[in-house]
Amino acid sequence: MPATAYSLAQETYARLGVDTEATLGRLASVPISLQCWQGDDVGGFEASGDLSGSGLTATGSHPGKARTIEELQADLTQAYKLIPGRHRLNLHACYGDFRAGKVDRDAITVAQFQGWIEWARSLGLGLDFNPTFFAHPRAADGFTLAHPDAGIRQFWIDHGVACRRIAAEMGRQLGSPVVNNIWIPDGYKDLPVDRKSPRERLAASLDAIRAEPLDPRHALDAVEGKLFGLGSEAYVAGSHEFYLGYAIRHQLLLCLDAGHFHPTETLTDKISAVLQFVPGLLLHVSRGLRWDSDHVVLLDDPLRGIMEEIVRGGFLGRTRLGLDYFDASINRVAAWVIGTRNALKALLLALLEPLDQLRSLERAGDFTGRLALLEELKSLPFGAVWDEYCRRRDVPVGGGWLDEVRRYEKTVLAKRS
Ligand code: RNT
Ligand code: ZN
Repeated sequence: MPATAYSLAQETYARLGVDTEATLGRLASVPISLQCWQGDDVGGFEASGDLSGSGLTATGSHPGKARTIEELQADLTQAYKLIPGRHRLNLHACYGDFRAGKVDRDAITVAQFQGWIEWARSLGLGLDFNPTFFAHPRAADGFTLAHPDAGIRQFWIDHGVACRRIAAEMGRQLGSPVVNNIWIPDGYKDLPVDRKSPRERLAASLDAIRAEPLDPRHALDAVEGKLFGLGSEAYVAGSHEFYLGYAIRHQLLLCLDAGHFHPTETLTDKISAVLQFVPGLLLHVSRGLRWDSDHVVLLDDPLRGIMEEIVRGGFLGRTRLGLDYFDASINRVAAWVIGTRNALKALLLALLEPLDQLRSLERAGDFTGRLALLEELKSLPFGAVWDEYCRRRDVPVGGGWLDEVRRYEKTVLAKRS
């Protein structure tokens, strides 16, 4: 049999002690949770869809965004066909099905999500969930769980409780624990005098939301901090330190969003630090760029650093990977495919490291050898291993996926004006 690019790559990695076959098996076992909100610019299926006060914005006007649940499901189905492996879908509460009648956020139940559960089951996807603390009249002033008004706070607490129940029921029906992630926009545009009270209220609201026990076989709580948002530049009640403390105290998953820190900060050095104290992580794989935290993820050093840390630390079992970006300026299906394939490529690169050798160089104090090997690894034939993975998982190899997206754009998306 003639040597293929893959068999040559396999030999190259084997010489370093890396078994590419075992690596592909491990890669296949890691799901990525695709964010539903990339498909429609964080619009959702309630009447409003207005993001003002949320600190979020999707910019761009590429045609063809999903306008209905069926369109969003069709677009996601197309994206999953171009991504190797078995993955998950991350839903927001505002993406429920409200066609049988409007149900306000504090009263939603699994009924509005049963269609999503059936659809996920039909594709073999797991689900993840997020209460939606924005795009609602009661969040118009940018405060929810930390709101000074007890009535508004209670409304959002009730939403949090409702979402936790929905998440648990989704997880029960699908037989795979749903991560229920809380992110709230609450913050101030300008310097506050009282930084303390909103945080006290937020802690109390979170306690109230979590009063009911949650079966970890069905759902897991996660909390997500942020440095700033649009209109909350000076202060965000749910900061990183706030949620780090809260997650440690209550042993919850901590959600680290790659775009939620100072521009020169990456997640690389945080993962092994916080995992000393929290049971697990939810990673929002994203990319900050200047003021925005939600660009399509690239196969860049920050992304590689995340995956290296999870693999090197042996943290795959304690980490849930989700994507979090929304770009309305390019084809939305392509945005999912590019970002997810990049996350998987970065994970594959990390799994292909000759870790034993790197570790023993480091332990022996041979930092010359460590640096030399790390740099040599960068030019190994990783692309041939990735292509082989795509081939085996029956998805287009190389840039072939773009032809599919273009065909879909012409035959489906272009008709949605
Ligand atoms: C916002 C957070 C949050 C959202 C989604 C839509 O800054 O990153 O995760 O992006 O909930
Ligand atoms: Zn996020």
